[in-house]
Formats: sequence, structure tokens, C-alpha cells
Amino acid sequence: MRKRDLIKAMGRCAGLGLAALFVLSLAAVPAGAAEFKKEYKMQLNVGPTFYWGMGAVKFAELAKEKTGGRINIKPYFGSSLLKGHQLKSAQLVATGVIDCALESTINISPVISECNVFSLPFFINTYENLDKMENGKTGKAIFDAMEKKGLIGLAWGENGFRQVTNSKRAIRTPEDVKGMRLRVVGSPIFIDIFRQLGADPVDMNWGDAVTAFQQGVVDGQENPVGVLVPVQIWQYHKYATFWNYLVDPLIFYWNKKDWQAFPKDIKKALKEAALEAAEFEKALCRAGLDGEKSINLLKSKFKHTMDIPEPVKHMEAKGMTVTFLKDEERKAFIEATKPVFDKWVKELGSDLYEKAKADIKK
Ligand code: X2X
Repeated sequence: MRKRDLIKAMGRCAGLGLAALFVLSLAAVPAGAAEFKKEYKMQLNVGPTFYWGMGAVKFAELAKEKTGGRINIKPYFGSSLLKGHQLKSAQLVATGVIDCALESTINISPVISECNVFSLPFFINTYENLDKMENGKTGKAIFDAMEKKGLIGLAWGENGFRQVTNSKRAIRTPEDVKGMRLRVVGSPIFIDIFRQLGADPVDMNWGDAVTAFQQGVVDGQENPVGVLVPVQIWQYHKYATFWNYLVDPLIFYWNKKDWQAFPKDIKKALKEAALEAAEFEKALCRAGLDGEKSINLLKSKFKHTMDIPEPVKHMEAKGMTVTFLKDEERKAFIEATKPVFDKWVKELGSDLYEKAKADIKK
């Protein structure tokens, strides 16, 4: 080969080599990598000091870690993306205005009416029942319904069983609730329950509720321990009744269109992040309410020690009178709210109700 030809051949090889390198480098970049957003906006209704808020932060941390920094989730606390309109979360994630959320089933219920199954009065009662429903036919039916509406459910978190607090008197009987002005979430089943009990329910976003407690605009409200403690409800209300009348799970969820466009490894990493954050967050909410179970899990798996390991004792130490209903007292409330229960079973449809009953063998 003459020198000139040799140089030409070498040039061709180098060109091919470069082209091959280019193709290889393209293959090494995961599909769609260029399209990852700088920030994925996450909606939640409460602040970072709530267990729910700590769960959102955990999800963001784990997502970053498990995707090698490719997915950067930013929690927006206090429904700031919704200007406080907490019931709009699912709608705005479904349309893609917001990327993802960690939200209460109550706040999802305007889009996914199936979520009202958790708000049937005095139906679920125990953590065992709740877990069976989430991991059973009910949970699947709800995630399926979400998918039809443009939402991908990733994991079940928790706000908790909701308890009632007020500044007037200890609640033991339906009679005690009569005439009480109570703040509730603006979801119709809550209005129905408290009207049925003869109370005066006022629907209000959480963002306005604390001011209403401070100013005494309402006599009371209902929320789980994970909200009562960080908001220091004892500052406003002396009485709490633990009646586990209904429960409020959270769901980690994502906009479906964006989710489907993610490469497989990202989906897997995010799902794992959501499941682990959910396990952590649920344990925070249950700590001190399920014997040693959640406290031990937090210690062994998450190296986390609870600041307030005994929430009921803590509330009492702050001067609250905490009442637990006896079976007979519960029965009176079950009787009193039965018309609402029956009405909402009809609204839910027998299919979902039967699934829920099968899950908890009721
Ligand atoms: O608004 C409430 O009561 C709260 C914080 O529990 C929910 O978002 C459902």
C-alpha cells in the first residue's frame, strides 16, 4: 500500500471508529434521559414536620439515591401548588400540571370516588383490616380506577385512624356531639356523617383550619394522631375521643403519561423508593398505637427513634382528657350513623363494597 492510500485507509477506520463510539455512547445513555425534568413537583397537604411530610421527604431522598440522581422530586408542602385547595390534588396530577403526590384518600376522592370506602363510618376499625384491604382486592380496585383516570398508584402510606377533638366536653355518646360546630374536610361523606349525628359540620381546607381553631370559630375537628401532635391540638381542644371511626390512608401516585414514558429501570427504582418510604411513613404514624411493632421496625430497619413514642400519654401530659369508647358506646355510634353508611355503600357500588368485605371477612 502506498503511503497516501495507507493514510486514507487509516482515516476511514478512524471515521468508522468515531461513528461506532458515537453509536455506543448513545446506547449507554438511557432512553429518554435527555427528557428528565430538572424537578418533579410533588403535592402534599401538610408540612414537613408531620409524619406524612417526613414520608414525602424520604421518598424524594430514596428516589434520588435509587435513580443515581436522575430523578429529583421536590415536595411542595401545605398544598402550596393548589393554593390550599386540597381536594384538587388528583385532578392536577391527572392532567400533568403536577407530576406526583403523596395524598390522603379523602383528598383523592373527588376524582376516585372508590376512595370513600375508607370513610364508611365504623367499618374498618383496625390496622389489620386496613392492611388486608390495601394489599387485597380493594387496593387493587382502587389502583385500577386510578389508572383509568390517568394516575399510577405506587404505594400505600398513611395518615391514620381519625379521632375527634373539641373544646366543649368529652364525647362518649351521639348525644354529646349534638350542636357541636366541627371543622371537616370538604368531602360530602364527612358532612353527611356529622349532620346525621346532629352536629354542625363546617367544611374548610386544612390551610384555614388552624386559624379557625385559634379563633374558636369551630368547637372541634377530627384528624389522626399524626396531625394532632404536630399541630399541638391541646392548645385549642381539651377533649379527644379515640373512636377509630374511619381511616385515612395516603397514596404515593404519579401522572400516568409521564410514568409510562419513563425507562424501565427508573420505574423500578421509583416504585421501590415509594414502597420503602411508605413503610417508614406508616410506621411513624402507627408508632405507640400498635404495641411495639412499629417502634421496633423504625429502630431496626430505619435507625429511627421516635421523639414521641407514646402519643396518647403525650396528649394527656399536655392536659387533654382522652376518651376511649367501650364496645357498647361504639355500638350507639354505629346505630346512629347507619343511614349514612347505607347511603354511601350505594354510592360506592356493591362490587367494591363486596371486595372490601371479602378482604376483611366482614
Ligand atoms: O384536611 C385534613 O384534615 C387532613 C390534613 O387530614 C387531610 O388532608 C385529609
